[in-house]
Amino acid sequence: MSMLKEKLASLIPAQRERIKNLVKNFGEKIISEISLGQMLGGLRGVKSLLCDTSEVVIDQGLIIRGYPIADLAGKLPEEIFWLLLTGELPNIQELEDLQSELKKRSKVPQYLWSTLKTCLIKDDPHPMTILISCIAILERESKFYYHYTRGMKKEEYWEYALEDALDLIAMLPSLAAGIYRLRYDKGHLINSSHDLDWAGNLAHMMGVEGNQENFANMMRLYMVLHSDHEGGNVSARTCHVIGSALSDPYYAVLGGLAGLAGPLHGLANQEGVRFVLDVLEKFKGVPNDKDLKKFVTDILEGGRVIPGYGHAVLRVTDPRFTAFYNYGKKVMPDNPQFQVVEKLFKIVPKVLTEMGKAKNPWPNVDASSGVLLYHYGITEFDYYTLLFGVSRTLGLTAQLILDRAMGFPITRPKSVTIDWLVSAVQE
Ligand code: AMX
Repeated sequence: MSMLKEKLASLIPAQRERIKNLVKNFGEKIISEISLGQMLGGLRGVKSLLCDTSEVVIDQGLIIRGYPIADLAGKLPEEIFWLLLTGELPNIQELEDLQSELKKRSKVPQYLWSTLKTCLIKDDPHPMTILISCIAILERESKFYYHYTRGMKKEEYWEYALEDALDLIAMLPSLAAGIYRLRYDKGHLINSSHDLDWAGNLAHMMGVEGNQENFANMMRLYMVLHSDHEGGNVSARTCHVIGSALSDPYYAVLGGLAGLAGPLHGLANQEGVRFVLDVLEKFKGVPNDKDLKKFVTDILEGGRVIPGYGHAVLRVTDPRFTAFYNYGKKVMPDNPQFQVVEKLFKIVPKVLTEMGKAKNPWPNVDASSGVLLYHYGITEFDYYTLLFGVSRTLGLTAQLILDRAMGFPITRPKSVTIDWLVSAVQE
């Protein structure tokens, strides 16, 4: 048994007991309520989900199991996966055990590569479409499905959710790098290296030219910062809902990733870079403050959004933005794309505040992440959301495993009609 599975097996019974007691002793207690505005406004702020992996605090940003995300910036994604699941960072032995577990499971089946080469990359679909299709094809590998259809006990659900999660996470670097190389004609596929960690291997297999070690370090940071963002965002919630039907983790994750592919969610990182490049193109270089302010104002007055700014929960600068920003300041201060990011950070919050529409004028993670990838030569910016998705799979699967461990039932809120709503407010 892997050390992670052993650790979880030792932690889960007490947590199950806590949930059981909460329901038994306080099942009828009202803990949250909802206004009509919230119901019709995307359920903002409604406390209706349980997610132990992480929380987003309105004035602090992402906290993973008590650690502010900025404090985790030097960690490896594997350590974060362990932390998300267990609430503790792994020791060296535990980390190595998880890494060797992932290496054992990392081979992508040949049939996937054949399908990918012969049909999935035809006609240049968006990389997210390819990734989601690959995960759908790999669904036949699901151990959760296999054991469920042969009579798995409810107490064992989490174990096979973990099995699927480890398999999927292990294959993602090869898959993501393979998609990159095939989709953008980068030449032959590159084999993984036994000596590299999970994100280091992804960087290696992408085969980006230039300083490999710096790129690998940036990729480690990228994978850590995007790993989770509590339970209420579109991708996490979608994944949770699908998983609650006991659809296996492959189905649940691909559903979550389809949500991540939306421009108001994960796609904003590609839009962020497109925006920066548009600015450089329009002004033939980095504009002065006055010109940039007018440019931004015109866009807002035209009813368009500034990608990478605003957030449904946060009301401060996203600390993940700051982590990437600080990295950029150190590694690429003279890069014109990064300089536009700096200028936008100076200008956009002021303009959004003056306009008074956005509740949060500050940048989110997508305002700074893309230009770092661009700097390392990944100029195909429709690929960026895929990298976000690879990282976010850590959080999605961690949440799923804990959902199954806690034995949560199928999710089924009640919907009402407009007539019902009208009569409810007239009473
Ligand atoms: N540019 C222009 N207008 C914005 C804006 C932005 N960056 N952020 C918010 N607004 C507007 C909204 O469109 C809304 O306008 P409306 O009343 O005409 O519909 C108004 O301000 C109020 O919105 P809000 O309550 O502040 O935000 P929200 O919770 O409805 O939406 C978000 C949050 C992120 C979708 C929104 O800020 C946005 O569209 N930002 C740009 C896209 C982006 O960066 N997405 C990435 C989010 C992080 C992630 O998931 N990766």
